[in-house]
Amino acid sequence: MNRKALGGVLVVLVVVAFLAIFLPVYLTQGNDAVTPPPEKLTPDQQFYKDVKDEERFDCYPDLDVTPSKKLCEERGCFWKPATLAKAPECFYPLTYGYQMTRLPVNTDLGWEAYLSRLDGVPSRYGNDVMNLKVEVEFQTDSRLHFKITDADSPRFEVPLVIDKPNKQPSDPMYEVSYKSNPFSIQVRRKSTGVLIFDSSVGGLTYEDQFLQLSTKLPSKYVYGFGEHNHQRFLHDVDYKTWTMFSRDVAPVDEWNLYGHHPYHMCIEERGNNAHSILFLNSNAMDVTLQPSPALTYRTIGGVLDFYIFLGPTPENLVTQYTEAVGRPAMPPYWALGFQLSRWNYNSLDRVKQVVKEMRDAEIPMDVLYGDIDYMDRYMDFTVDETNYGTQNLSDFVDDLHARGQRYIIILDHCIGKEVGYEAYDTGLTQDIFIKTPEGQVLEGEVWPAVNASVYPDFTDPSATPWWTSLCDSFHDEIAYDALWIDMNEPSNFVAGSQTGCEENTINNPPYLPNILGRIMPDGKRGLYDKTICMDAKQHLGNHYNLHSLYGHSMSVATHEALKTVFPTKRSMVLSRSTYVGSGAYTGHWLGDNQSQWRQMPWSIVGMLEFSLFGFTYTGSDICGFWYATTYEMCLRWSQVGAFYPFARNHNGRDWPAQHPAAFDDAFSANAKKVLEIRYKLLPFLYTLFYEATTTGTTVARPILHEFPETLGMNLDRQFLWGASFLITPVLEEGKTTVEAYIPNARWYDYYDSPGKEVDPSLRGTTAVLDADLMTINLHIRGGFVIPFQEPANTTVYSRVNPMGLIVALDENESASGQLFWDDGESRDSLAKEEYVLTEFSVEKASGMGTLQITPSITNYATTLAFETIHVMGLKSVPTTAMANGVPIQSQNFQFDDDKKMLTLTGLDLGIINSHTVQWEE
Ligand code: MIG
Repeated sequence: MNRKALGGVLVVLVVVAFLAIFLPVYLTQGNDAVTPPPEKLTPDQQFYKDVKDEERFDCYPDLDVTPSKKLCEERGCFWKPATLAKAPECFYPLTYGYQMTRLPVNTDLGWEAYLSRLDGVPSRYGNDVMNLKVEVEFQTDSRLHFKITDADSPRFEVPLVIDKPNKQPSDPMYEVSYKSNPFSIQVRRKSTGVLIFDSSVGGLTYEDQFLQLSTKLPSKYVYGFGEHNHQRFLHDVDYKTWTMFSRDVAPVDEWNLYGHHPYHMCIEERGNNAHSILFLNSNAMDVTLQPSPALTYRTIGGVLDFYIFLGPTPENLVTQYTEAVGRPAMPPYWALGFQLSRWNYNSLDRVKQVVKEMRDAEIPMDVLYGDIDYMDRYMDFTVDETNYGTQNLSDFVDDLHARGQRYIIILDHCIGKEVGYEAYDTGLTQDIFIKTPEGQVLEGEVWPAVNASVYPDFTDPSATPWWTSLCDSFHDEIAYDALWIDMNEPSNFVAGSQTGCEENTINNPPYLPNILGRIMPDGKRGLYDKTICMDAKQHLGNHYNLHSLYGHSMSVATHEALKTVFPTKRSMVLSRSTYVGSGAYTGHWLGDNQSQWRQMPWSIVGMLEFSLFGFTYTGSDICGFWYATTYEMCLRWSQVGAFYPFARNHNGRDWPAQHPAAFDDAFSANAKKVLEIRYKLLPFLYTLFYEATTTGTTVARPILHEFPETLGMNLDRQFLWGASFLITPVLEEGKTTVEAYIPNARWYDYYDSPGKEVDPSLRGTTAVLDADLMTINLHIRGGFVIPFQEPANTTVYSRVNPMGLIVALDENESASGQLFWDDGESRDSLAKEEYVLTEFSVEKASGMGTLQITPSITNYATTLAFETIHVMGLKSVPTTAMANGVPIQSQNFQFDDDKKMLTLTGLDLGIINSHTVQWEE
């Protein structure tokens, strides 16, 4: 019996007891009016009577129907007016869904059970699945898997392989229970007893095209789900619906965007533990949050497949999630440099001019892009011979390479239909294009300036060799360094196909989630608006199920292709559409944002969410894509953007130039200054990418992940690099100060007055910091050692400069950190352990501060050395210092009394060797 039913029974018992005592007294007093005995309510009647508004689960989410009592009751649901504005009037009774038909039986990893649909529950949209199978797997101590499928026939399942062990974990952090009628499942965190999943609410519904499951949430602290333009990192649980289905649209409103990530994190209030849930489903879906708090998944296909991760910290969750779906890809070192792009440079001359302006202004820049205007009539693997010219573009790329710079080209997902065009001809012969149900190649319309565009089916294994050979031979013409893949939602400028789509339940399902374009201009229901028909045929089935996997499958194919193009070197994929697990293959930029102030804070939220989704290489178009930026906006954006893990200034078609050299000298100088900070910190940033790819920690990290006491503060206007570097940008126009939350730790200024400690009395408060137009506040957290290297205008040159260490002491005057270093681009340097990994640890003992540098892996030959060491936060004045027992000469020993910072210079501490550096206090 659940708590509510139990509560109901208790109320009845109390009333009965009350009457048992007082009724006889009343009666013996001679009154002749007899109170009728209280009516015994069924649990559902009691529920109807008592239900609180916020605990109602919507039984009429259909957006194109106004529910009435009659319609509601036809669904077997309850109808009752509500006081709370957004609470539904039509809601589920307790008795709705399925019941267990026999006791669960044990399996190797857990148990399985069978369910049958409860009698009397009306069909919703038809094609009810009558018998279900529930499989529960205790996969690891921190990961639980359960799946509800059709017991009688197979249904589509997302083809993502999550490895599982062959025996149960020894000490799972969770326990699982169930209720049999109606069936529901409960997952509890053992250590606290907190219920983190409980599906005994709402109505379990399982029809061919409508699957729904609700769960109570242990708290309202919910983060994630994507891809959306969430304005805040913390979700609003006041009946808020987030819809997922890949879509080509600019991130402006709250609609579904490019990627599909049905994954969220929730922080349980008790104990501050965090768990996360992956709903592994790729169909168009709604997720509704409600204030009880609870959430409802509503999808139109596939199966109900859940993975729950137990943390207990938010960083543990990313580790556990990426262990399951794949660790983030490791970019080459140069890909961490600054990048510049725009749509419609329109000619190679203009491109050269921009590159020259950047060089003249001495602004660091590693990468330049070719957007679709380099192509001939917007066809992949071709070059516009008039405005670019294959030979000229190739020479230009060689020249970039000679100067230590790189060139990335865009590739669209579609292939222009033109006989004689190699990509089209070979695709036809190799039969890799998506088809109509009649078996014709489906024709849509995208950028290619020919009659039609056709769609490679990247779920077809033979598409990868086809794509690889095209990428490889084009690389012989233009020696690009990485691939940017666009439009792969997949986008289509006509609805469905050039001839529309057939009217059937696949193209026009009975329930349509709240997707953008759900009602198209012609009045049709729009599951295929801006994309291809849902009944289009792919190798793995209907596009209906595979739609949101298109970008993922293209990312995987492109990642594979690049292994052939660059057999020994690491490259990079940058994809617009992504799915669960794509982070292992691609980075992601946040799409066609706008040159508007409000988009700048949203970019931080987007980055932090993609950190949760297992991506490290993320950022938004610096200075905005659509519309004209302004001087001040672009300057502020250049400041925060210098700290996006993926830092690219990209401009839309026909807007004024916005590359950092396009403004005035002061702008250029400031862009140069912040980018030099980025370049100086690249060894640190690269080490964070290494940690992420090996252990699944985040690079762009929410403050919440490091400072759990900030729960509820929703700190999403600042972010961290790893655990230790705090970025506090100005995100509003006309401001010369910024409100900065100072997390509870020692902090040191990095930008303005490097080494100066932040006033300890500000810890745990929101401080107002100076931030004139040329300043972005940057702080280093005490307790950490950050490696650096003198900057240069490209990473080729910065990588040979002297290194150094910033030792930021904590209260105990200790600190730690590490450096990962390799040649920056070998494909196998991690697998072959061809790198240097060295640990830093600082302790204070008997008047001596000691820094130990201890390499654990030294399989990469380098003569690089740490030449400078800053020690920040000393509590007394050091008098002497030694490196490996040798006293440091006074000219190499400086102590800044005001900042309490010691700087040692002229060191020559090879990064592959062990060292001991000491200072006497
Ligand atoms: O329909 O290639 O998001 O970055 O510049 C627009 C042109 C197509 C969308 C990408 C944007 C790119 C643009 N593309």
